[in-house]
Amino acid sequence: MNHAMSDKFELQNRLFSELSRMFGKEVPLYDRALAVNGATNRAVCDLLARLHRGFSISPAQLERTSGERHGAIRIGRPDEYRWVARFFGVFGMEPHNFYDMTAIGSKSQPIIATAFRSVHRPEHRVFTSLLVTDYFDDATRVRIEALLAKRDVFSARAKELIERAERDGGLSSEDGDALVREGVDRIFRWTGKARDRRLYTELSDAGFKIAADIACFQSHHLNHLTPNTLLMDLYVAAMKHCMGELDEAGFRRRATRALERLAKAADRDWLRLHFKHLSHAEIDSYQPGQVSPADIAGVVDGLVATFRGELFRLAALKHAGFKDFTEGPSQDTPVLLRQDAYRALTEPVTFTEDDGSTVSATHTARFGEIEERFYACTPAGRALYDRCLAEADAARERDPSLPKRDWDAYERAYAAPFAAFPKSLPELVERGLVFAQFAPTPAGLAAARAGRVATTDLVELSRQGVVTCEGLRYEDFLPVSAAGIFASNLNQYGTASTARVRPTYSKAVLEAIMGKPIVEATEVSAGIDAASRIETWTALGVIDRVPADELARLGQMVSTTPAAA
Ligand code: OOG
Ligand code: NI
Repeated sequence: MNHAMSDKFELQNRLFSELSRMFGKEVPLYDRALAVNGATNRAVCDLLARLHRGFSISPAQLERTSGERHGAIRIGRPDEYRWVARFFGVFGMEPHNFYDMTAIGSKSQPIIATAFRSVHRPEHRVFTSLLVTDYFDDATRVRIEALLAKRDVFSARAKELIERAERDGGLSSEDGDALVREGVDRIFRWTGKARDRRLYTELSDAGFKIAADIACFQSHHLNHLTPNTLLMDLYVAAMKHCMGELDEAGFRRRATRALERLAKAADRDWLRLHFKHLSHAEIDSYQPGQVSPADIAGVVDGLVATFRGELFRLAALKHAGFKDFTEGPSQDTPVLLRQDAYRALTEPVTFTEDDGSTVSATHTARFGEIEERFYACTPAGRALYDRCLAEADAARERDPSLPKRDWDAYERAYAAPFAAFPKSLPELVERGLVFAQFAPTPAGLAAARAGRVATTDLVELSRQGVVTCEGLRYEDFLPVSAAGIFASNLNQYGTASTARVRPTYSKAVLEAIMGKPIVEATEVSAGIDAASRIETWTALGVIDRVPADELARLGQMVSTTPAAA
């Protein structure tokens, strides 16, 4: 018998590829959207191969890079939530950040949440909501809780496997497979089966569709699974074209624009950010190449031809259209996340009542998101982002039909407030707006031996080739974007508590529910950044020249960083 433990990350990849398969079967539009993403990411790579001679990517690696990155589930009961936390623990995924969605003004929802991912190898993450029933008046609360009390999402087998993994420090390959199957066949599966039509209708009519989505169903169905795009504006244009919302000329125009911008922006830092499998040495081995207008036209022609294929006739599938604009920073500002989506689909459900009678109805919740990830902001970067976003949002709200009327004018107006943000990694790091990780280069170590390292300024040293500077990627969610997603896919904008006294929620409450601490993602990034500065100065023999208060401040950040997991 083989008792070898499965590797947690390998198991995690198995879980996400199976979830993706499941979701593709449940939602055909999702599978087709993956094909569109595959085609646009391939087109991006073809162009990159001209821009960086020597760059190439295998189909398997491109599949992995484009692979599923984040999902979202919504949980009804604290005891279920604890099981979910323990389930993800088996896959090396720990809770990161506390999201109090009850306290974001007009966008509030009866939800608190965290996101499960691994601390240092965050390939996948899951936004995991908990419905807080005390947000409601007593009568409603009691009805929701009574309905939720009737379900058993985790089977005895799933619980046994989780307990075994916790006891033994992992699962055998066979048991790992069995737990993946529990996830796919039961815990996160869409059943289309609902209960208590009256409660569903009352909650929905009162503006609490989110509570209806959670309380009236039998599983923690995945409501989206978001792959990774290498070029948001190209993907969005392609989806709108395939869905019949953008004609061929319009697609050509927007695709050409997106690729022209890419040819300007995709420097070595861009490569490192978008392709985590490429080392600095590999990127440095590429020779600079050129992209001509004819190259871009060729890539666009190729996409137009691809999209004529039957597989890409998304317009023929039932859908509710694509969102009008992309969430997040302007296209030229490489921080945090840019996200977009096709709108939630209306799907058939069957309600079974207590007396056994059934009613057919529909439910609209599952949608098709896409994301592109950029650099993780420091608190200063985040504050600047929040200010720019507020201004850009306000401008959009003043003229909501502009994206449809005049796309170019809309893009310019949205980008204007973000002019306050630098657009390149060295400038972002220099201004302390994003986190980075430094390391000495071989040339830098030689310079150190010869006593020729003249400064402790790491950005300057990276310009001189003495150190490498890598921007850390953002691996989390954004509360305001998440709120926007709840609102747009439920077609309902924010709610107010109906409890007699509006309750408040804290991270400690959710930690107690899970029985584990929540990792602060910004502290981890700050710790990586600080440790790399100290190590680099030490290796270069210049640490003595760094002011003591600066070292003390960085040392403090290193010591609060959670251990690797
Ligand atoms: C959560 C949405 C959060 C995101 O990308 O911000 C999210 C939900 O709809 O349940 O996935
Ligand atoms: Ni999402």
